[in-house]
Amino acid sequence: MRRAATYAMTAALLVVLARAADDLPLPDPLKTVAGKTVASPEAWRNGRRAEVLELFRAQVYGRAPVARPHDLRFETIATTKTALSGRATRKDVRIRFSGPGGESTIRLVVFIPNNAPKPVPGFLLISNHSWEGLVTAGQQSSPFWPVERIVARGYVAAAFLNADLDPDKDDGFKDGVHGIFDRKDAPRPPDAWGTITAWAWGASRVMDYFETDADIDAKRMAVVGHSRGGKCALWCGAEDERFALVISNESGCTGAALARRKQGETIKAINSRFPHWFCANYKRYNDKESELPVDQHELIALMAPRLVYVASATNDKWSDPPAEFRSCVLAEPVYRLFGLSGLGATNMPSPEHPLLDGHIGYHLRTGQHDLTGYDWTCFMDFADRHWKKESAKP
Ligand code: GTR
Repeated sequence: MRRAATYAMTAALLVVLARAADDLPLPDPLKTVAGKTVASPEAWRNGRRAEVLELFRAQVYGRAPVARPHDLRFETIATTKTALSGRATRKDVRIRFSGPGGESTIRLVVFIPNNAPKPVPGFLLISNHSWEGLVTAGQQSSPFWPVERIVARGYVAAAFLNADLDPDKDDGFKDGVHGIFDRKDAPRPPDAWGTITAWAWGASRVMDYFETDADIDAKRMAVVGHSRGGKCALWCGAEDERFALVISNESGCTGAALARRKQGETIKAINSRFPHWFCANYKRYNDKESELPVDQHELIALMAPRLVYVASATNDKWSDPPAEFRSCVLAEPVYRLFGLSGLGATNMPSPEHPLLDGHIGYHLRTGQHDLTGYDWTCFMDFADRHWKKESAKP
């Protein structure tokens, strides 16, 4: 009883905070830098979208110096047709490439449901957990990456480790793909790629692989990440329009949450604790959120007209659920340009009442900062709804 009352109070407080954010002066996704209003999908596609993307590249995440490396290649080192007690085919893939500073490999694990019609849509998790957690998937049940449940619902479950692209530490951009592709003969530009962009670039190389695998429906793949992985999933989805669905779980600051008047983690706080995540220019906005030429609702808008899903948790104040929710609401005008509904709500839903019908999905879950079974259930319900599959309980 007391717990229920506490949850109700928390939900009520979140609604109040979400409403308070309504009056913020925020950049208008539909207004160009030159002050013109964008009024058609073409004007968005052919002009304003590139402008917003470029602002995020130059001021926030940084730009990758290469797209697909010239020698990118894929090697399937093992195929197990009887994975998950015969329900899935597991492929262990190595994505190899090189650049001026050396060579590297992304390790990818993929589970493909055996009884689903091919090609199969699914989910790519950008994992910031351990490699052991990925290779033992299916033997040990994990709420973070529940491969059995994903496969049981007829989806591909794929994952790679962010550290294969760049270890998550501030090393002056010496290791990982920065060491491989960055120029050594010139000072590092202030818009050079940070670690989050390196991880997002890796997810795109995985998409390059998906496009070659006849069992996988590369046109219906979701990219999913939690927290720092959620920031990365959003940035990846903005840069790489091949991902049909982009899922951010509790991505918070410089993820789904609006930067202006955000509660919890701020630009200054994130740049201080994680100076390697974003580009050097982003540090200019420490305590100067209002000077940022974009805000995070425009990152969500960069997914239009594709599907995007944002998840928050009640106790995750550091991420700031109302600021994540407001981003989704404020991205909606761009979806409307395409004749699509965005979120279809302006009031924050109560916990465990996911919004699944629009092209922007959202839920607030009761509990802590984590990626849980409930979160995955909502992601799959959202995919079912939009990818026209029958919703089946796991
Ligand atoms: C926190 C950080 C957040 C979030 C999180 C995580 O410490 O402040 O921005 O990314 O880590 O990735 O777990």
